[in-house]
Amino acid sequence: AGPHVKSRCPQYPGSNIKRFPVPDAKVDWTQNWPQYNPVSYTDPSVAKKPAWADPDIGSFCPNFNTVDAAVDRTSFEGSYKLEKGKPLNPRGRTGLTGRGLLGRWGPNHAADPVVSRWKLDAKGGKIHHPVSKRPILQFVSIKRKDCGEWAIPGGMVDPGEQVSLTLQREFSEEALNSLLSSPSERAKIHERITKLFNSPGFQVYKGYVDDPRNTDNSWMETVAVNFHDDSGNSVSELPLQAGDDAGQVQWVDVDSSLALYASHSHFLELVAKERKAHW
Ligand code: RP5
Ligand code: MG
Ligand code: MG
Repeated sequence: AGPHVKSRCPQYPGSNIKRFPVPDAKVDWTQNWPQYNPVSYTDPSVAKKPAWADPDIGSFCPNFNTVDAAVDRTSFEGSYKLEKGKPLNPRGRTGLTGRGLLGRWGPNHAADPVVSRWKLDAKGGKIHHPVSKRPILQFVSIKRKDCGEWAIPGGMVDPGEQVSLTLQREFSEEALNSLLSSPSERAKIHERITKLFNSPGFQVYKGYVDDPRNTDNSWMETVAVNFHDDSGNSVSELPLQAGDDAGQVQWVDVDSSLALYASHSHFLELVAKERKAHW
């Protein structure tokens, strides 16, 4: 992969803060750059000390590169360095220090459930793409409320939470709106979804995410797993309903032209290749 791009977006999301412009050649920390002078920014939602966020470094110095008090501070990218007690983004400069919108110093762990099915015609036959001649996959996509971009319905791993549970929980919250449904509906959803998420998923990706919220000291990492409803009679039959941080939800055809949040299009490319589907 080339240098991170969205992690250098000129305007920091949810703010009017501008990043210090970092050219490709200066992304790597090994490039000496005395003129580098990024602004420090921590969003008010993080600064007000919610349960999901760390305190400021100083009074607080967690054990980085380990699992500390149930918070996974290890990185899939290997051991990360510290500078003045603060973790350094393993993919290099972002033009902004502090945590921005992210709660954790260092890695912020998420999980991304890629739920897929085949696109079918009225008779139940697979629809092939006219150009690639390959069958078209569809995946459950949500429109993020924070930025309006379409994305995989992923979310943060809670302290001590198994990633397998995060995948199922975030999918249920954002794409099935389990948070709002009645107890009986919730039980039905839970049964279907547990079956699918207990099936052997395909681990698509594990590592750094090029997320626009990343900073020099805080960044997103994820485990993306594909759960495929091959027969089309599992989750494909559940009504999708956007919930939590999702504004809309729908089945979207998987295609290389999709513009998705963060590195999500890359994850879908890997799913399409694995399933020999159109890309
Ligand atoms: C992305 O942010 C991950 O790939 C995941 O989809 C998402 C998690 O953050 P929230 O959806 O909780 O904001 O980097
Ligand atoms: Mg969520
Ligand atoms: Mg989310």
